[in-house]
Formats: sequence, C-alpha cells, structure tokens
Amino acid sequence: MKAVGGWVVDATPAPVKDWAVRQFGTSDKLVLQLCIVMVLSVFAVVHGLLALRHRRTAVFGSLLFGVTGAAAALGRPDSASWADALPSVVGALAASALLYLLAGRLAVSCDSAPGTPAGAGDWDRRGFLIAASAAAAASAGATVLGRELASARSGSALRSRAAVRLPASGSPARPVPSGAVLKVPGLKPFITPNKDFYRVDTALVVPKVDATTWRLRLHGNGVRRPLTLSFEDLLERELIERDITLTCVSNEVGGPYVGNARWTGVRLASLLQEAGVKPPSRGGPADQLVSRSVDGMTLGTPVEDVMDGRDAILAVGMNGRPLPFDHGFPVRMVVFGLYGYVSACKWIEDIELTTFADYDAYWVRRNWAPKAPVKTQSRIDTPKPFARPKPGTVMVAGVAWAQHRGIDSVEIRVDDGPWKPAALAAEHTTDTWRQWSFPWNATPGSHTLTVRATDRTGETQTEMRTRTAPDGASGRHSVLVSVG
Ligand SMILES: Nc1nc2c(c(=O)[nH]1)N[C@H]1C(S)=C(S)[C@@H](COP(=O)(O)O)O[C@H]1N2
Ligand SMILES: [Mo]
Repeated sequence: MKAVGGWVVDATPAPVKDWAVRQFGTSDKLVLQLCIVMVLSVFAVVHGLLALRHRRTAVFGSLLFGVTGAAAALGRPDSASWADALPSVVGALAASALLYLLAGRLAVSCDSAPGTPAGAGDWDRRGFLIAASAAAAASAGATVLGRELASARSGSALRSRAAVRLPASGSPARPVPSGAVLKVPGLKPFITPNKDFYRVDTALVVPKVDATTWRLRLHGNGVRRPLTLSFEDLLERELIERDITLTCVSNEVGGPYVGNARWTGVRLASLLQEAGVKPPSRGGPADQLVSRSVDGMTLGTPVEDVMDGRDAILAVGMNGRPLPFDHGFPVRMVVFGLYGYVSACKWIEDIELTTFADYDAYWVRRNWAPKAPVKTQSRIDTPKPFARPKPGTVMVAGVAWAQHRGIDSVEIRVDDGPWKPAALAAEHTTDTWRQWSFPWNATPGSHTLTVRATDRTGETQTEMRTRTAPDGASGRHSVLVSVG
C-alpha cells in the first residue's frame, strides 16, 4: 500500500496534488489511503464476481495485481530491498490459490438445484466457509508480516533517536527579547512547539532512518574534496543554533503552513568551504545545490544563497530536541528566507553541486519556480473568521513575516476605512516572524478586518491575490466578523 500510494503521489498531476494539499492539509495522506482502499475494494468485488464465471482469468487478475504491487514497491526510490515486494508476492499467490478454491466451492453450491439432497449443499457451504475463513486469516497474516518487516527496520531508528544527546551549541541563538512575545489570547505562540509544527511532504509513511548507519555525501561539480559524513561527525563539529521561520510555498494567504522554531546544526557554508566549493560570484562552476532525501525527494537551492553569509543549517535539532521523525530525523536542511521546497530537505542523505541549467528538482519538474524566496506576508490569528465579539475593544492580533528582509510595519483596515498602524512586537531577528496587535473599537454589525505588512525593502504586500503556484501566494488576509 505504501508503494502503490507513493506511486500514486508521484503520478498525480501537480494541480491535483496541489488541490489535495490545500483541501486536506496534512491529512491528505489519510484521504489517499482511503481512496486506495476504496479502489482496491471495488476491484476485489468485481474480481470476485468475475471469479465465479472465469476462474482462470480471475487467478490471472490476482497475480497481475500482485506483480503491480511488487513493481510499485521496487520502483520506489526508497525501497531498500526485495523484502519490500515480499508482502505483494505472498499476498498475490495466496489470493490466487484461495480464489481458485473458493470460486470452485461457491460455483458448486450455486449450481446445486433445489431438491438435491440437503447434505451436499451443507458440505459446500461448510467448505466455502472454511475456505473463506482461511482466506481472511491468510490476508491478516500477510498484513502482520508486512508490518513486522517495516517495524523491524524502524526499531533501530527509534533506538538511535532515543540515544542522541545534542551537544551544547558553540554559537547559541540570541535570546528572544521579552518584547517580541505578545500575550493576546488566540495569537499563535512565538516559538511553535514541535508537535504543532506544520508538516508538508510527499511521504506516505514517514521515513525511519537509523542515525548510526546514516551517511551524508557531498559531491558534484566544483567539489575539490568530496565528503562523506556520519551523524557523529556532524555532532563533533561546531554547532550553531538559530531561530528561523519556515514557510511552505503551498501556504494560502492566511494559511497554517508556517512555523517558527529554534534549529541546531552545522553551518552548511563551512562544510561547502571545506569541500572546496566556491559560489558562482567567486568563480564556482555550480549555481545549484541539490539535496536528496532517503525517500528520493530532490530540492534545489541556489549555492549563492547558502554561501552569502546567511546561516544555512544542516539541522540535527529542533527546539532543543533531536529532530522529530516527521521533521526529518536525523538531519535536514533549513535555509533562511527560502520556501521549504527549495531549501528544507528532510531525511537528507546527499548533496550534489550542479547547475540550474542541468537539473530540475522534483517540484520544478512540476512547474514550480526553480528559485523561490519567501514573499512578505501577514496573518490575522484573532479574531477567527465569523467570530461574534461583543462591541467595545477587541484585540486583533497576528504575525507578519518577510524572512531575511525583516518587517517594517503592519497596518489594519476595518471595512473600507483608512489603513491604521498596528503595534509591532519587538523584532527578534529579520529571519523570524513578528507579532503585532491592534486594539479595535468594534461597533455592532458585520465588519471585514484586513492586514498588510511592509518589509524593510519598502515593499508593501500587494492587494493582488495570486495562487500559490508557481512561487507562493500574494494578497492580503482578511477576516469577516459580526459584532453584536
Ligand atoms: N524529503 C522531503 N523533504 C521535504 C519535503 C518532502 O516532501 N520530502 N517537503 C518540503 C516542503 S514543501 C516543506 S514546506 C518543508 C516542510 O517541513 P516540515 O514538514 O518540517 O514543516 O519540507 C521540505 N522538505
Ligand atoms: Mo512546501
């Protein structure tokens, strides 16, 4: 199912996938699994009916189905071995044999005309029941076998994560100034707890990587000294700690795919320098850094961006803990100011230096922009859409972000009134979002609250609403409330 699902994800046209992510958010994977189960059930019923008439064709159908499953398993970029195909093969063989027997039983019992001795019909029914129970038991067995194979592999990963002790960072994050955190009920916390951090990826089953056997390879065009690093190697280097607000390009205006965390890890630029890599501005031949994950995802990042002095991080820690599996354990990349799909490779295992002309990463092949700095955005967290506050002072509050440029001002408009400045919380860094609040004197009736931010380059968020594709949504967030 994982393999078939993965194949479905890869084969799904980008607009459909985009739509699925928007409609179902992170639960899109559950939806996909339900769809697969539904398709399989329909297939099974049709197949079963067919079996009553043409036993051989039906058996062939089962085998074909098994071969498809096995092929999907082996064709997945993350499939480690033939063991992945085993459940499909065993299942198909068992299904074929049982189908053949069952169909035989049922055909006989249907054929028995009224008036045949009762005993014969009973025996057929009993035979059918026994065979059907055997089939149910066999399929349950195959499922358990599949699970065991998967969990044997994830057990070592779980143990390796439990054993991680993150060393103290040689370059700690600046402490968050107290003025950067507002206390307004309904406002999302300044630092997003790991369990609440949004998750966006194409993995149906979260990769469980064993940190003790994990290796990272750094190689490619212009790499004078290719590197292979273990998790231990990374932990022995100087670790830096930085607060970065990560944003997904699929985040709609006002959407939830943005989070702020404290990341601990190795400075990517130092690794690149050690490997002899030069950015294009200093004559290096490679302008694109392609990260590959254990599940075959590829993300392309401008080399210039990760070597221009900003602290791009190969992260091992998130908010003081080893990375959660969902967020890329053992190692992921995080780069200030770029959308996740062009920078934040989770479960990373390979970094290759190449050019944008020579290689299109996963989402670029699906028509997303090759380069995608995060757009200036702002969001109203409270009041919620369709809230019914009482007349009087209502605290409007939210966040604004323009990573690597910084937020200069945030303004609020009530209905078609004038823009009024919101009170900005203190700036922590230009790479983190900034909270704001606005005490609104609410009068009875329906009102639309709209927010806009201006970044340090002087750019004010445009009113023009664009879709998320190809390089991130623009437009202003507004919330309709009815006071009374
Ligand atoms: N291996 C892998 N890494 C990935 C992705 C993915 O699908 N697979 N998605 C990227 C995208 S689109 C985003 S926005 C971020 C999200 O990181 P998070 O799930 O930790 O919030 O991860 C990036 N890294
Ligand atoms: Mo994303």
